Amino acid sequence: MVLAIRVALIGNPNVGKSLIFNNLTGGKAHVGNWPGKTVERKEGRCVYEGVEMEIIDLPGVYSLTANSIDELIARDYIVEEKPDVVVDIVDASNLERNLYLTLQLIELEANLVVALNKMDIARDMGYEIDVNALSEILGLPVVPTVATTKQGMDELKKAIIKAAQQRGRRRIRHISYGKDLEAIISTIEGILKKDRILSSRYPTRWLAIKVLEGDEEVLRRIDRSPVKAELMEVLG
Ligand SMILES: Nc1nc2c(ncn2[C@@H]2O[C@H](COP(=O)(O)OP(=O)(O)OP(=O)(O)O)[C@@H](O)[C@H]2O)c(=O)[nH]1
Ligand SMILES: [Mg+2]
Repeated sequence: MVLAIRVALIGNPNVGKSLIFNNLTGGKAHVGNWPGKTVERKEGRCVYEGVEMEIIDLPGVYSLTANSIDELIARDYIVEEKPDVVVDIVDASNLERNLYLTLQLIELEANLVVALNKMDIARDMGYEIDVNALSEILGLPVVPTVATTKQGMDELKKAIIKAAQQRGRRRIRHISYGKDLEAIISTIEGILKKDRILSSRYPTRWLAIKVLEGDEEVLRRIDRSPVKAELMEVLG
């Protein structure tokens, strides 16, 4: 049996996740809850050009901090379940705010495809988005879509399949935090890499940034790490 591609849909609230989920799955979904949580978990299937995709709808989030259940669910799913492809649904009529989440997903080293949705609204507002330039800047495939008219859905499915095939071979373009911070990030990363368990589960650069941010959930994991003492020396 051929294994299905596991695809997670993520995006800010109200960007069109549910509509895209319905377009891809034909509306047939298995609805449950996240374990121990009251947040709805929706899963569906999509077959395109002989490839089976298992699609999961993540909660709508603006960010991926440890400060809200929805954000924790979304990021734990991406980091721990490691879906083959993460589709970041971006509202083209509100690009700047939406790209904040995109940058965090890049940091998480998710295998990303960007769906630039609500292109009709962006056009009506007079925005001319250079999709190729955006794709170039982000280092990611970007597919313009209009979920309400199903425009771009085939292109999106093609991009998902292509991204799944290229998984692990794509170079991640990290955001640079400037010379001083980069030096600290790299030192912390070097220490974290000595913890084999932690570094096999999480991207070490992401962990290092989260340590510097004081992310409670990440700090809790580090509390049990054999490299904790060495880290504390650096962090002071
Ligand atoms: N014009 C236009 N409207 C859209 C498009 N995509 C979604 N919408 C509308 O935007 C609203 C939100 O769509 P949903 O699919 O519910 O968005 P969501 O991301 O699932 O929202 P939450 O689950 O609340 O986070 C609905 O009124 C949709 O009809 C689009 O491409 N163009
Ligand atoms: Mg929804």
